Amino acid sequence: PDEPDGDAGVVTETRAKTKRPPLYKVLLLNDDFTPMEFVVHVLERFFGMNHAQAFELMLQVHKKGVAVVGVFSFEIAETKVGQVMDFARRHQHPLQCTMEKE
Ligand code: TYC
Repeated sequence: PDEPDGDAGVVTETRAKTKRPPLYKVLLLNDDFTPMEFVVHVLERFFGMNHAQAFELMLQVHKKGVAVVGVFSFEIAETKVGQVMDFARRHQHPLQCTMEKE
């Protein structure tokens, strides 16, 4: 009570660290050979876009070279990339899809 107190009045707040899992961007890359309609179909099928959204994003990739098609947890991003790459390969298109930590 009456002792000298070097910490008098000092309040140290602690906060439990709630670490959110990292998120990953799924990127679609342009190429000269994959048909536009195929890319639109991929975006509708694997990323739940409607036709207008898919067409707009496909055009963005076509013009700029790359675009983010979605942001997901590691596991979901990995699954999407695998689905797109597998679907493209099965149709013999060189379409490339990758992921990168946000
Ligand atoms: N550049 C392609 C073409 O002209 C179309 C395309 C768009 C390909 C997006 C890939 O991720 C892509 N047929």
